[in-house]
Amino acid sequence: NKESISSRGALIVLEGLDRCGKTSQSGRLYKYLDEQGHSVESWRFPDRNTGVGQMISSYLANKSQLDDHAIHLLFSANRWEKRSDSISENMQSLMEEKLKSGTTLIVDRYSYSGVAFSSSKGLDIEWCKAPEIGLLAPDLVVYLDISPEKAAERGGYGDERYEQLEFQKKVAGSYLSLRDSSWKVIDATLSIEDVEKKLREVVLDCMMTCHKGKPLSQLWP
Ligand code: 2DT
Repeated sequence: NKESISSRGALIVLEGLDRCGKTSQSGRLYKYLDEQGHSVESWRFPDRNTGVGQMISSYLANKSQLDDHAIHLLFSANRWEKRSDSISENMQSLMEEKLKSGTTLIVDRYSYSGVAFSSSKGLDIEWCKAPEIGLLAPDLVVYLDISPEKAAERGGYGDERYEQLEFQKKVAGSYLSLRDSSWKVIDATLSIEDVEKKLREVVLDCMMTCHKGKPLSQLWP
Protein backbone atom coordinates (compact mmCIF):
# COMPACT_ATOMS: atom_id res chain seq x y z
CA ASN A 1 0.00 0.00 0.00
CA LYS A 2 0.93 3.65 -0.34
CA GLU A 3 1.89 4.14 3.27
CA SER A 4 4.44 1.37 3.36
CA ILE A 5 6.06 2.65 0.15
CA SER A 6 6.67 6.10 1.59
CA SER A 7 7.52 5.10 5.15
CA ARG A 8 11.10 5.30 6.27
CA GLY A 9 13.30 3.29 8.56
CA ALA A 10 14.42 4.48 11.99
CA LEU A 11 17.90 5.56 13.01
CA ILE A 12 18.48 3.87 16.34
CA VAL A 13 21.70 4.47 18.26
CA LEU A 14 23.04 2.49 21.20
CA GLU A 15 25.48 4.18 23.49
CA GLY A 16 27.22 3.33 26.73
CA LEU A 17 30.52 2.53 28.39
CA ASP A 18 32.73 -0.32 27.30
CA ARG A 19 31.34 -3.65 28.59
CA CYS A 20 27.81 -2.29 29.03
CA GLY A 21 26.46 -4.90 26.61
CA LYS A 22 25.88 -2.65 23.60
CA THR A 23 27.29 -5.00 21.04
CA SER A 24 25.45 -8.12 22.16
CA GLN A 25 22.19 -6.20 22.56
CA SER A 26 22.55 -4.74 19.04
CA GLY A 27 23.01 -8.27 17.75
CA ARG A 28 19.96 -9.60 19.57
CA LEU A 29 17.82 -6.67 18.48
CA TYR A 30 18.92 -7.09 14.88
CA LYS A 31 18.04 -10.79 14.94
CA TYR A 32 14.63 -10.12 16.48
CA LEU A 33 13.64 -7.38 14.01
CA ASP A 34 14.93 -9.37 11.07
CA GLU A 35 12.93 -12.43 12.12
CA GLN A 36 9.85 -10.22 12.48
CA GLY A 37 10.24 -9.39 8.80
CA HIS A 38 11.53 -5.81 9.15
CA SER A 39 14.13 -4.45 6.80
CA VAL A 40 16.99 -3.83 9.22
CA GLU A 41 20.78 -3.52 9.29
CA SER A 42 23.30 -3.52 12.07
CA TRP A 43 26.00 -0.80 11.85
CA ARG A 44 28.79 0.36 14.10
CA PHE A 45 31.12 3.31 14.50
CA PRO A 46 33.98 3.45 14.06
CA ASP A 47 33.48 1.62 10.77
CA ARG A 48 36.95 0.15 10.50
CA ASN A 49 36.51 -0.98 6.88
CA THR A 50 37.14 2.37 5.21
CA GLY A 51 40.50 4.09 4.74
CA VAL A 52 39.70 6.52 7.54
CA GLY A 53 38.49 3.59 9.64
CA GLN A 54 41.84 1.85 9.27
CA MET A 55 43.64 4.91 10.60
CA ILE A 56 41.28 4.94 13.57
CA SER A 57 41.77 1.24 14.16
CA SER A 58 45.53 1.57 14.20
CA TYR A 59 45.26 4.48 16.66
CA LEU A 60 42.97 2.50 18.97
CA ALA A 61 45.38 -0.44 18.90
CA ASN A 62 48.17 1.95 19.98
CA LYS A 63 49.98 1.27 16.73
CA SER A 64 49.97 4.92 15.81
CA GLN A 65 49.86 8.19 17.72
CA LEU A 66 47.72 11.16 16.72
CA ASP A 67 46.93 14.55 18.16
CA ASP A 68 43.65 14.45 20.16
CA HIS A 69 41.99 16.94 17.82
CA ALA A 70 43.12 15.05 14.73
CA ILE A 71 41.72 11.70 15.88
CA HIS A 72 38.48 13.40 16.91
CA LEU A 73 38.07 14.73 13.38
CA LEU A 74 38.84 11.33 11.90
CA PHE A 75 36.05 9.72 13.96
CA SER A 76 33.74 12.45 12.69
CA ALA A 77 34.92 12.04 9.08
CA ASN A 78 34.21 8.32 9.43
CA ARG A 79 30.56 9.21 10.11
CA TRP A 80 30.43 11.79 7.31
CA GLU A 81 31.69 9.27 4.77
CA LYS A 82 28.77 7.00 5.68
CA ARG A 83 26.08 9.71 5.79
CA SER A 84 25.08 10.09 2.16
CA ASP A 85 26.79 10.93 -1.06
CA SER A 86 25.05 12.09 -4.17
CA ILE A 87 28.09 11.49 -6.37
CA SER A 88 29.01 8.04 -5.14
CA GLU A 89 28.09 5.05 -7.27
CA ASN A 90 27.20 3.01 -4.22
CA MET A 91 25.00 5.65 -2.64
CA GLN A 92 22.47 2.97 -1.89
CA SER A 93 24.79 1.68 0.80
CA LEU A 94 24.83 4.91 2.75
CA MET A 95 22.81 5.97 5.76
CA GLU A 96 20.29 8.45 4.39
CA GLU A 97 19.44 6.33 1.36
CA LYS A 98 18.98 3.25 3.53
CA LEU A 99 16.61 5.05 5.89
CA LYS A 100 14.62 6.61 3.07
CA SER A 101 14.22 3.27 1.37
CA GLY A 102 12.64 1.91 4.55
CA THR A 103 15.55 0.17 6.27
CA THR A 104 15.94 0.61 10.01
CA LEU A 105 19.55 1.01 11.18
CA ILE A 106 20.73 -0.16 14.56
CA VAL A 107 23.95 1.72 15.18
CA ASP A 108 26.46 0.72 17.85
CA ARG A 109 28.01 4.11 18.90
CA TYR A 110 27.62 7.45 17.12
CA SER A 111 28.39 11.15 17.65
CA TYR A 112 27.79 10.87 21.41
CA SER A 113 30.74 8.50 21.72
CA GLY A 114 32.72 10.98 19.68
CA VAL A 115 31.96 13.86 22.02
CA ALA A 116 32.06 11.85 25.27
CA PHE A 117 35.44 10.24 24.60
CA SER A 118 37.23 13.29 23.19
CA SER A 119 35.89 15.71 25.79
CA SER A 120 37.09 13.26 28.47
CA LYS A 121 40.61 14.00 27.27
CA GLY A 122 40.02 17.66 28.03
CA LEU A 123 38.91 18.96 24.63
CA ASP A 124 36.24 21.65 24.72
CA ILE A 125 32.79 20.10 24.41
CA GLU A 126 31.44 22.67 21.93
CA TRP A 127 34.52 22.18 19.77
CA CYS A 128 33.88 18.43 19.89
CA LYS A 129 30.25 18.83 18.84
CA ALA A 130 30.91 21.17 15.92
CA PRO A 131 32.06 18.67 13.26
CA GLU A 132 28.98 16.55 13.94
CA ILE A 133 26.59 19.37 12.91
CA GLY A 134 24.55 18.26 9.92
CA LEU A 135 24.93 14.52 10.41
CA LEU A 136 21.62 12.70 10.65
CA ALA A 137 20.11 12.91 14.12
CA PRO A 138 19.10 9.57 15.59
CA ASP A 139 15.38 8.97 16.06
CA LEU A 140 16.26 7.25 19.31
CA VAL A 141 19.33 7.08 21.50
CA VAL A 142 19.34 4.23 23.97
CA TYR A 143 21.89 4.56 26.75
CA LEU A 144 22.77 1.27 28.42
CA ASP A 145 23.51 2.48 31.89
CA ILE A 146 26.17 0.85 34.05
CA SER A 147 28.64 2.34 36.51
CA PRO A 148 32.28 2.27 35.41
CA GLU A 149 33.09 0.09 38.44
CA LYS A 150 30.44 -2.50 37.60
CA ALA A 151 31.49 -2.51 33.95
CA ALA A 152 35.08 -3.10 34.99
CA GLU A 153 33.98 -6.02 37.19
CA ARG A 154 32.59 -7.71 34.09
CA GLY A 155 36.19 -8.00 33.01
CA GLY A 156 37.32 -8.40 29.49
CA TYR A 157 38.63 -4.91 28.86
CA GLY A 158 40.85 -5.44 25.86
CA ASP A 159 44.17 -3.86 25.11
CA GLU A 160 42.77 -0.90 23.21
CA ARG A 161 43.25 2.69 24.18
CA TYR A 162 40.46 3.97 26.49
CA GLU A 163 39.75 0.56 28.02
CA GLN A 164 40.79 1.62 31.53
CA LEU A 165 38.69 2.31 34.60
CA GLU A 166 39.95 5.83 35.27
CA PHE A 167 39.25 6.95 31.74
CA GLN A 168 35.85 5.22 31.64
CA LYS A 169 34.87 7.21 34.74
CA LYS A 170 35.50 10.43 32.86
CA VAL A 171 33.55 9.14 29.88
CA ALA A 172 30.59 8.29 32.13
CA GLY A 173 30.56 11.90 33.34
CA SER A 174 30.70 13.24 29.79
CA TYR A 175 27.82 11.02 28.68
CA LEU A 176 25.80 12.33 31.59
CA SER A 177 26.19 15.90 30.40
CA LEU A 178 25.07 14.91 26.88
CA ARG A 179 21.87 13.15 27.90
CA ASP A 180 18.66 14.88 26.97
CA SER A 181 14.96 14.08 27.07
CA SER A 182 15.10 12.12 23.82
CA TRP A 183 17.41 9.52 25.36
CA LYS A 184 16.00 6.33 26.77
CA VAL A 185 18.11 5.03 29.62
CA ILE A 186 18.03 1.29 30.31
CA ASP A 187 19.61 -0.24 33.40
CA ALA A 188 22.35 -2.38 31.87
CA THR A 189 22.81 -4.37 35.08
CA LEU A 190 19.48 -6.15 34.56
CA SER A 191 19.55 -9.63 33.02
CA ILE A 192 20.32 -9.87 29.31
CA GLU A 193 16.70 -10.89 28.67
CA ASP A 194 15.24 -7.96 30.62
CA VAL A 195 17.47 -5.44 28.87
CA GLU A 196 16.50 -7.02 25.56
CA LYS A 197 12.79 -6.76 26.37
CA LYS A 198 13.00 -3.09 27.36
CA LEU A 199 15.08 -2.33 24.30
CA ARG A 200 12.55 -3.96 21.97
CA GLU A 201 9.74 -1.88 23.49
CA VAL A 202 11.38 1.50 22.96
CA VAL A 203 12.67 0.54 19.52
CA LEU A 204 9.32 -0.73 18.19
CA ASP A 205 7.67 2.41 19.49
CA CYS A 206 10.22 4.59 17.70
CA MET A 207 9.92 2.61 14.46
CA MET A 208 6.17 3.20 14.55
CA THR A 209 6.67 6.96 14.90
CA CYS A 210 9.05 7.02 11.93
CA HIS A 211 6.68 4.86 9.93
CA LYS A 212 3.92 7.38 10.56
CA GLY A 213 5.97 10.11 8.93
CA LYS A 214 8.31 11.70 11.48
CA PRO A 215 10.80 13.62 9.32
CA LEU A 216 14.54 12.93 9.41
CA SER A 217 16.44 15.66 11.23
CA GLN A 218 20.02 16.74 11.80
CA LEU A 219 22.43 17.10 14.67
CA TRP A 220 22.28 18.82 17.01
CA PRO A 221 18.54 19.18 17.53
P1 2DT B 1 34.43 0.00 19.84
O1 2DT B 1 35.17 -0.72 20.94
O2 2DT B 1 32.94 0.09 20.08
O3 2DT B 1 34.79 -0.46 18.45
O4 2DT B 1 34.89 1.53 19.93
N1 2DT B 1 35.19 6.23 20.02
C1 2DT B 1 34.18 5.79 19.23
C2 2DT B 1 35.61 7.55 20.01
O5 2DT B 1 36.52 7.94 20.73
N2 2DT B 1 34.98 8.42 19.16
C3 2DT B 1 33.96 8.02 18.34
O6 2DT B 1 33.43 8.85 17.58
C4 2DT B 1 33.54 6.65 18.37
C5 2DT B 1 32.44 6.19 17.49
C6 2DT B 1 35.02 4.51 21.82
C7 2DT B 1 36.21 1.87 19.85
C8 2DT B 1 36.54 3.03 20.75
O7 2DT B 1 36.44 4.26 20.04
C9 2DT B 1 35.87 5.26 20.88
C10 2DT B 1 35.68 3.18 21.99
